[in-house]
Amino acid sequence: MKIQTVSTVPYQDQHPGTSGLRKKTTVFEENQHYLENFIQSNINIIKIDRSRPLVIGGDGRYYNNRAIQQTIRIALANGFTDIRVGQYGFVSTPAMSHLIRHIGASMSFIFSASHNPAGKNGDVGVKVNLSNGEPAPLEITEAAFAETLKITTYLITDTDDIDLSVCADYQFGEASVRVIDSVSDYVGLMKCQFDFDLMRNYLKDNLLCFDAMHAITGPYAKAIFVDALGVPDEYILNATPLPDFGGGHPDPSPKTAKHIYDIAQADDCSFALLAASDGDGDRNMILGKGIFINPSDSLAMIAANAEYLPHYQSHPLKGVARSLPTSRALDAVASQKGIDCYATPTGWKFFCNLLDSGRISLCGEESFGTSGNHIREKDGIWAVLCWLNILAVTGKSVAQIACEHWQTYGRHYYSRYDFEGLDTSAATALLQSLDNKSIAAFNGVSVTHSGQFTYVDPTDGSVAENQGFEVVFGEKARFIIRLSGTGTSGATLRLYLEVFDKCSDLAIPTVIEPLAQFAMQFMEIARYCDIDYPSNIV
Ligand code: G16
Repeated sequence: MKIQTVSTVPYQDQHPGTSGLRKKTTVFEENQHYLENFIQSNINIIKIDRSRPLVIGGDGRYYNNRAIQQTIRIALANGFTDIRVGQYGFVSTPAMSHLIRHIGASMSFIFSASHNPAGKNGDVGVKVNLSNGEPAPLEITEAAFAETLKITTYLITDTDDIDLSVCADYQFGEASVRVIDSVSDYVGLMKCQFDFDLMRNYLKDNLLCFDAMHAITGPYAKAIFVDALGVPDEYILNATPLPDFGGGHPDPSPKTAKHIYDIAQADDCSFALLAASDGDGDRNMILGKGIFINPSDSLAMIAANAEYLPHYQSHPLKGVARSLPTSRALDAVASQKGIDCYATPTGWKFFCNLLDSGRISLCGEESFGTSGNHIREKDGIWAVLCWLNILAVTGKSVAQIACEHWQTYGRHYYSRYDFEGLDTSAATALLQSLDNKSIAAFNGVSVTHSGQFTYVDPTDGSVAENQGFEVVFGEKARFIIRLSGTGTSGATLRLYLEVFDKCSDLAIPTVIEPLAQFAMQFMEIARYCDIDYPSNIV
């Protein structure tokens, strides 16, 4: 194997967002060395023992094979001697986090743009995870970005493409490339977390439907729900990962996963639990007959029922965490349980120190992410299994669990308004203007706090500033405004809205819309961005 030093020129736009680098596929395909620059930059700044395994995989989308094959060559040239790659290139984000921890890997590259559509006209991304399975923290992503601005060469071998379709070992001098099955280890982990016998029995009389959306969770869902739990094959929808995700948008929300949402809403719905996951398998949507459980509520409900889950029986919840824009439904549960509840900036990386230090063992986000301390990523299938296990123990329906929860804790009505495709400078100007605005009250309830969110990590004192503008009206209501960090064209402003009411059966728009109108006037969205209503409501 020959190692070549290739000259390159830096790109100015390789700043990682909320979760890795994400761009239009055309950016990767049409800009020479674009991928190679980013991979080499990360390798340059992440100081690790290169004899420990490096794991490479992705969500199966278009461009994955090219990215994986090039990354193998770059890794070999940079002296990595133990490279593991998922069969077919498939490794879901949660399975990757587990694999890293399980085999003692030093780091990984996941080629995914998460829930963003795939294909030639879709998106591609690179997620970088470190040796505890966690997404690269801010200091690493910033250092990698700085490196991309000055990179002039990268190293690469002249080796051929590896056949990813069969599990096998390939030797290159001292180094090996091993194609591995990433599903079986993950299934083993799930079996340690949940009561599979109980769930299998429950599923004899109660049906489950899971939509893999032609993305990465298909093989994992088949192994867990069909092979291990006896769910009929036909109830795992869109189970084959496809390079263009079947032309779909693998975002597990009522709008983008409308097919399964509609099945749940139908009068003749025969399923006890319905769920969907996203492109790389870290997000989840939970549905019951006639009911959608918003992610903030799902997190709170799992916390409230944690005593029914084997993992939390042996390791009781010590603390929980949510991202700032996630509703305070979780706080209500934590307060009643007498455990700590942390609010972190958006982005899974901010949970990892809390998990590592043992301060929390359950966390989640409004963006359809939930997970525990078994890995250091959010985990779509794990969240579905939490619900399934709770249903199997309690014998209650999803709707019953939700209604009883709201009767006990009150209800945090919640909605997210997205303003997409905005001019970046207009959206930035809007955000900057907020600091100079004053606000007194909403519907007679005084403001108790308003300002930019600064997070000080309680474990290491690191500081993350400007993580969203929050306006709080005591326990009653709250809204948050922040810029999305996962888009690939223009800017997306997100407005997160939360209203608390003891009455649990009001219509969500009726409760939320007055606060939404108030917030949109406050932020002057029409003046700054020439738009007066969101392009998407979740
Ligand atoms: C990523 C992060 C999540 C975060 C989400 C927010 O999700 O992993 O922790 O909540 O982005 O997205 P935005 O910045 O657009 O609001 P994923 O699933 O896309 O990797």
